[in-house]
Amino acid sequence: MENRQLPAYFLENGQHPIEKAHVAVVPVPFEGAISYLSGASAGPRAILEASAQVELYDFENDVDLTNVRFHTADAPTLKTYQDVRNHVASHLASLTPEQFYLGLGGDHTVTIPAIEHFSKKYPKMGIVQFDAHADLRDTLHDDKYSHACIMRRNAEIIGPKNILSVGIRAVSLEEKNYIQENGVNTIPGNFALHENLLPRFSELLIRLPHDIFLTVDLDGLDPTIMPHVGTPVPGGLSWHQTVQLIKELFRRKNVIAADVVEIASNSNSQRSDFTAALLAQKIVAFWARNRRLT
Ligand SMILES: [Mn+2]
Repeated sequence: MENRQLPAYFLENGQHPIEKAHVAVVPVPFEGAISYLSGASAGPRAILEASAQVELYDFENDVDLTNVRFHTADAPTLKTYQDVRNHVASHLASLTPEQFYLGLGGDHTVTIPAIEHFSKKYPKMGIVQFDAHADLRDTLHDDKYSHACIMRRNAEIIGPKNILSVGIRAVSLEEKNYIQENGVNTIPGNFALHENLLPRFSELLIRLPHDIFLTVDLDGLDPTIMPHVGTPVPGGLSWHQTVQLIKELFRRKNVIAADVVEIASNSNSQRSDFTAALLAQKIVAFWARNRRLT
């Protein structure tokens, strides 16, 4: 597989060897069967390039990331889901529980091998998913590893009741029935209008296990702030809602790893790239504060 040199994450802090890093950033430039708009395979590079513009100091949360050491993994060409699984698994295998995994998609299938890995380390674990879509179809176009099916696969690994999905607003009837019959904790997109979004999130979060994998499909955010995604759906979360919920998640749970996926990078505009990089920075900032690295 050909390795491409990617820009170091967070500029001067991205070049640490993996064994010395606090955070392992693993780009996964994979684009499987696309449902709508293409560009996901260029996503990791776009986020890494934009990350050079992100402040290491987080003003709103008073967290200084200067002392957080990042390792940015190489990004090989990934042609099949099996390539994705091998790539993600090989990096995860070398991490200790003290290190934080941050996957950068790529389409949402990159989450499955990470869940396979962490479910062996944390037999009782949960997933918090930000997304416009439930991703709970059993198959799409005969593909069980389509990005439209990834939460169904994850539910089979960790149990559907251990999932909390936020921002959901594009759901098939099959998925609605699955949610109801299997008790997937779901906050619909129109909760973005409710003042009790945060209390509802906290209430459902309490039901989940303590160890959590956070997966952010960027289309969970509203397309007015995140236009460059594969399948933009109006009615998503605002920036401040997203950050507030992630902050609450880190306050209440042990977040073991995260990924940020489904950006469909567009060379005509870097707006979404920067927003995605900033969101990744927030996730790392909350983690670093919990670990008292800052
Ligand atoms: Mn989605």
